[in-house]
Amino acid sequence: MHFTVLTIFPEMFDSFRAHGIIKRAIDQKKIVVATINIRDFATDRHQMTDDRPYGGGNGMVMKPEPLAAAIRAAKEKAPSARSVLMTPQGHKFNQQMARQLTAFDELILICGRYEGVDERIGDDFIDYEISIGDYVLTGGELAAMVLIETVTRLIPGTLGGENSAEKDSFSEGLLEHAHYTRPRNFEGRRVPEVLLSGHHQEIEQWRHESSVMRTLLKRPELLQTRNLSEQEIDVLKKWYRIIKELI
Ligand code: 21W
Repeated sequence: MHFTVLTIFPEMFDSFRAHGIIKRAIDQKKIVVATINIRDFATDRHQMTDDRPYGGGNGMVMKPEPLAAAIRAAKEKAPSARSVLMTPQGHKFNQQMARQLTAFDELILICGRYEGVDERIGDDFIDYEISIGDYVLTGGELAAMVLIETVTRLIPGTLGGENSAEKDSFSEGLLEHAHYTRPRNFEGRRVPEVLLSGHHQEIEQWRHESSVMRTLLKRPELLQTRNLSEQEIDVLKKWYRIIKELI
């Protein structure tokens, strides 16, 4: 998968490329994270990429010409690429969108800065608009990294065998079960006995129960949109009875 990021801060991606799963995916040639500096496509002698808003008001707007030229240059190198504008007004990013994006070989990610990009860029140059959530960033770069990281770990082989968990329909839509490592006793808090037992079937059952109950307590809204399995309903009934006894 080939990502081309259009930004006025390409250096922000240097450390992103240099660590962890992203670094390994690049080394394994599973992904490319290329950057294009939008400023290189500015034509005035100060290489300006922003300008004052028509109609007045605070803040600056990203000029359309350098951005359009940068997008054209990126598309020339990758004619089949989809272009994505990272914007707080886009569709809110989630795991399902990440899975859908793995279908594309090439993505051009456009990072706005200032108060936003000139509206006319959206019409002819952009296939999708994506936000990473309802909070205010200062530009699209961190959002682009979030997207790249989320999509990359879905590419087979990038996690080293862990990818199967993603497809596990059994755990889909639930929070993960609790995790424990050594020591067995940490400041008086013990690892659940079943995890030390070596009974794989019982451990799997305990983990599923842990998933269901953690979801109920931490993210109850996730259970409402989910088709619960018979086993999951049994877990909820069991704890309902236990809690009912107490109240
Ligand atoms: C944020 C630009 C807000 C413009 C009141 C006064 C890309 C982003 C961004 C940004 C505004 C994403 C304002 C989640 C994000 C991004 C920069 C609107 C600001 N409000 N996903 N001034 N959040 N943000 N004007 O911010 O470019 S994806």
